[in-house]
Amino acid sequence: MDLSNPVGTTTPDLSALVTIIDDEVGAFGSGSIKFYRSTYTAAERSGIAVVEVSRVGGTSGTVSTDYKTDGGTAVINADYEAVNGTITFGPGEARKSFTIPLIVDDINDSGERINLKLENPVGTVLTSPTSSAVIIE
Ligand SMILES: [Ca+2]
Ligand SMILES: [Ca+2]
Repeated sequence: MDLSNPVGTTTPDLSALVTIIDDEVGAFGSGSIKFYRSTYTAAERSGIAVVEVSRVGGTSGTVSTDYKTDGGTAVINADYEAVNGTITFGPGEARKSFTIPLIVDDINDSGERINLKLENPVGTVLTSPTSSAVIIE
């Protein structure tokens, strides 16, 4: 700001710095959340699938999203255990993961698919891909 018409013979510099705090949700600041991969693979014999979730475009503040297994050709309680939950990213955190228990059977059934979904972001937004899948090998 500048003050005009000062009283007196000198005009001191009264310009002020204005600091803009970016608190918007979107591509900057708190970033957005997506699956790290559009498809994951996991070995049935390993007994577990690890699914990474990414925060892109900014890592300020704490944000969260819900995740869940969402059907597919793999069968719940025969090929895997259904999971759901909430992933929280703290300030500066850009990568998180959750796990899905896989059930080892004696059937040659590789290639079965577990669909995955992100939903209900808090303090952030979701970006593509918000759906993904684990292929059991
Ligand atoms: Ca199986
Ligand atoms: Ca099998």
